[in-house]
Amino acid sequence: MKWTSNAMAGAAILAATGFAARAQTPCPLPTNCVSNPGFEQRDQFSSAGDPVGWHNLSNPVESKRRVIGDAFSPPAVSRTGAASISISTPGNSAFRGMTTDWRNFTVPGFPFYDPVFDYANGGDIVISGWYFIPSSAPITGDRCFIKLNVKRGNQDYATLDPMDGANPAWLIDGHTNDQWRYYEIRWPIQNIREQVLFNQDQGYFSIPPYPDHIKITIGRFGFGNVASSGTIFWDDITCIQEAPPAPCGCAADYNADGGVDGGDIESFFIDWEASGGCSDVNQDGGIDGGDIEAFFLLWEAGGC
Ligand SMILES: [Ca+2]
Ligand SMILES: [Ca+2]
Ligand SMILES: [Ca+2]
Repeated sequence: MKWTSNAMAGAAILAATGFAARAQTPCPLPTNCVSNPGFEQRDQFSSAGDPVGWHNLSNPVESKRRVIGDAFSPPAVSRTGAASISISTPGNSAFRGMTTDWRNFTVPGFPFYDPVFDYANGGDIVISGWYFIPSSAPITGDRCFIKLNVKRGNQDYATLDPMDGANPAWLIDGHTNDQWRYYEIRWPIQNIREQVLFNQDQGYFSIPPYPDHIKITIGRFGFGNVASSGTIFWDDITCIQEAPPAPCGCAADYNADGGVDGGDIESFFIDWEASGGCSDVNQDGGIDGGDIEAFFLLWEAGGC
């Protein structure tokens, strides 16, 4: 919870006014649950000039909505429309960022802007965005990333923090040759549930009720308070929770197209290498060489 001081202040205000808000902002589009994903709308109530649906963390000077032709440096860029956000640095690697962990104070119930999350019946969370780092302002000293939390109210239930080092491709530094570059993270529902159950065992909460929203944080950070520099721009953020995976059928027709052929071997190994999908063919709870053996027995038999 170390990066949520602004959100906590907001929660304290809500508590003081006796508001017990639970409602979520509905997905603006079936394909994207992020409000104002391209940052085009400015929040008229924000003295910092935040985009609608977003809130700067730590300091608005370094995390802000940008518009082509504005007065700030480096010059603003946008992938679509005229606006984006930029995240720069105070000169060291203290956390800076922009988050959806903010409430819509213009509608009853003050719903979170965080995208909705279905713990019990939903599938993987997939988040994407585009980033641009000017060659004149490369990121040095810290790393840029998108971090996710699933929450209920202000309680964290599970975290996907790229700074944990799980996937080096999720951490950005250097520059992008003055081009927009695509970024994507997938958070498997199985992993979320494992974390939630682990944290429940630690005594932080008990389920149900389940977490119901996804906090998105577009951030930059470095351990050890090292010197940092550079500016990253972000635009066109998407977040969607996929439908749950279909139950595993006959492993021989792994790609479920009705035939048993080489395509099934390929599909099986893609999942097996990722330790995912239906690759636990022998259903012993682990994914290892035994599953290759079990798969080929079925595949060579031409069916199940
Ligand atoms: Ca934009
Ligand atoms: Ca097949
Ligand atoms: Ca297995």
